[in-house]
Amino acid sequence: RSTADDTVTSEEIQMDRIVVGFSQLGAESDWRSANTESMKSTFTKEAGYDLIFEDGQQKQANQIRAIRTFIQQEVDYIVLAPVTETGWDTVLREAKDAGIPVIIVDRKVDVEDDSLFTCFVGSDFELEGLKMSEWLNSFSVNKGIAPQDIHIVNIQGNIGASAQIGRTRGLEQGVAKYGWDLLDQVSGEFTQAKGKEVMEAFLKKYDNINVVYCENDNEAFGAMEAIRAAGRTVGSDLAAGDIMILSFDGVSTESMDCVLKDEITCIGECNPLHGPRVEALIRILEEGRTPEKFSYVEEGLYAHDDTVVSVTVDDKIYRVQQVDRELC
Ligand code: GZL
Repeated sequence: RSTADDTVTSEEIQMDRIVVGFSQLGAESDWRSANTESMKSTFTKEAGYDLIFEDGQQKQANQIRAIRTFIQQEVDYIVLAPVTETGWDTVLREAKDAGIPVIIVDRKVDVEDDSLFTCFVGSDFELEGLKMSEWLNSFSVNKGIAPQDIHIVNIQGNIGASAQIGRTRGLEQGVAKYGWDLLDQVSGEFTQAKGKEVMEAFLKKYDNINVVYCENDNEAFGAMEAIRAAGRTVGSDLAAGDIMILSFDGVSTESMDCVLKDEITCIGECNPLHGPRVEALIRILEEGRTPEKFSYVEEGLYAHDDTVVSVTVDDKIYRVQQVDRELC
């Protein structure tokens, strides 16, 4: 517990706040900024918390160092948004030995013993990819495009991140199920600059690309730049020679505006607002109760095209929200 400072008054004794150490993985994307803002605006002093925020700058070593600092500071809770899935066993065991609950948020950790963390809240990234694959199949069937005429490149996220692993798996299952031509997959590191660079290389290497699967919106913005610089058009009219962009996140008004204009034809929602979700888990733990080990966020699809109104994955139906007018 932390009180305001050493000299406590009776009022401050009531003001003892819950100390939360949050190891954020970086600041690479619009999604990440929204996620950080959600955490900071939830864990305020007024709400009864002291938030210690550490930006890992995309390096696991920085996150491990932050967690060790939190342990030394004897925080009440550690929250970890892990940059990659593996390599956490040792430091999570140190936190467990120190008796500090660890909540994993956003991406997952792959540890040999799930008791090394208390609980997880985030997205089901493979489901996000599977929903996008089902959307692409329905779209191509509606447009009368044969599967072998779908030529896809995948601009992946940071290799080893759950969002990359899951979204890639979802695409690869779609390729296996429907027979599309998957030309190549290269990491765009979830950034616009790298996404542009990867797309430029793809356009030099392949002359038949008509679908670009981007594992986040910032990569999609970069891909768009490269496609236009090569004298091509983005959009969903493949017969007219458009290159269709598919993407994930849908966090910024910029990305939703792209869907409105059919510059990105379909976005798989990835909701970043985990602050309240993490706080709800801490409240459960504060009351001595046991939260679900894994909590997943319900997410939809936003599309410019109006021919696909829903997709079905594992017998569950997901509505596709058509973006054809200014979003309020
Ligand atoms: C997804 C998150 C991913 C986003 C990217 O939950 O981990 O990382 O999709 C972000 O935009 O960089």
